[in-house]
Amino acid sequence: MERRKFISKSVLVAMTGAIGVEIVYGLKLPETYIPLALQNPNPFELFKKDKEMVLLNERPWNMEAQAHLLDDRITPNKYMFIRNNGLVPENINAENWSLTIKGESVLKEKTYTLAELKSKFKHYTYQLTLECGGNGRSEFNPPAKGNQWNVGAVSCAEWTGVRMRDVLEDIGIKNDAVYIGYHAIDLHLSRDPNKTPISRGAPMSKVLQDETLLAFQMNGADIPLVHGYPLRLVAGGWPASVSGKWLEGISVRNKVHDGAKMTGTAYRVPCNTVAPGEKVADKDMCIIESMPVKSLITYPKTGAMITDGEKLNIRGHAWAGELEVAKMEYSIDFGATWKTCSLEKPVNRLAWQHFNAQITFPKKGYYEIWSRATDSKGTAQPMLIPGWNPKGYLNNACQRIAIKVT
Ligand SMILES: Nc1nc2c(c(=O)[nH]1)N[C@H]1C(S)=C(S)[C@@H](COP(=O)(O)O)O[C@H]1N2
Ligand SMILES: [Mo]
Repeated sequence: MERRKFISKSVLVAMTGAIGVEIVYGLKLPETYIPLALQNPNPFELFKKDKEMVLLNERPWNMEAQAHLLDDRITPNKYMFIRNNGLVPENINAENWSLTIKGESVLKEKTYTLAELKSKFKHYTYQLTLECGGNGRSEFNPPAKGNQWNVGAVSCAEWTGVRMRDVLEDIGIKNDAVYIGYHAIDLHLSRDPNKTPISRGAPMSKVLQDETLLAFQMNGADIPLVHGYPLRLVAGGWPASVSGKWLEGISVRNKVHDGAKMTGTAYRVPCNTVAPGEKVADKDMCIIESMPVKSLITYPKTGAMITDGEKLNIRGHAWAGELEVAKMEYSIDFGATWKTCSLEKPVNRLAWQHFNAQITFPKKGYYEIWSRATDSKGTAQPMLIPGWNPKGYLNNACQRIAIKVT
């Protein structure tokens, strides 16, 4: 008979400390067993996410939406994707929160409490599209490492805050300022306080736009913890990695910010097109700025069935980084011909736009609906896959849903 092994005294002491009360019968715990109270919490409950969201990683927490969950005009928290590089902070005290603006290019370092930021500067509200640079990564071949996002690492929530520009004007910046970098309180996965999970930023031209916010509200309420409570940088239209959560500092830099995940190959693509699988030197990788034009059919859900003769109303959203979407089309013949959708103007700059169309199918059978957006400079989404890049960023291929007419 196999002898049952029990945990050691020292492990039990650590577990008791973590749970906070005595583990009665603790010495009877099988050696490899982790008490339920110490197992990973259920992220859907923890972050108030819908059960249909897709969990991609537990360490760090990463979760995406399915296309049909993104049907709302303004994305509610329950359908908003989660992308973390480190650990979600615990025990945040918003009462004591402050933001320090520092760096080579400020006249004088200054700290604002959250309350000061809220009372001193005018508040603005914008709907802002935030898409992870790696959204769509799962389709690249050869595959790229990292979260295998399908189409759901995008959101458009309504953000309220003060303008980054107003705050920088208040503190005063030098003429040589070219970039800002953000500093946040989330810990590296290793819990080593000397390591930073992420510290990215943006050039002054982006930072000084009206819509670049130091946000303290999302959809009219405090920002949910996992999305950056109590203060977040929000820069719509750029890779969402620029929008630093749990913000405690901003550095105004006289050079391109060199924080974690700014350098090397992170959030960069080859400056020039490369063949699939080709090795690219770091110096030939360029920082991703505006996100490319893209669209998402959010109704119906892929796999929908309709009866012969029935018309199908489709709808969804389209966005184009810093640009506007100028044209929206759909195809039911695998891209051979395209028909126009009706397309709304954005509510404000950098908000996604809504489209719809009514489709008639010629006969019974299997179809796919492909959606294609074209931006204000005339660039359209590629049909199946854009140029390959080593880290699997910027897949803005046409989205496709399957339909059966029976
Ligand atoms: N402090 C901090 N900010 C961060 C991140 C992070 O890990 N830590 N991840 C970034 C990345 S890569 C993305 S795509 C977005 C995701 O935002 P969301 O989780 O609110 O959807 O946050 C960005 N801001
Ligand atoms: Mo991201």
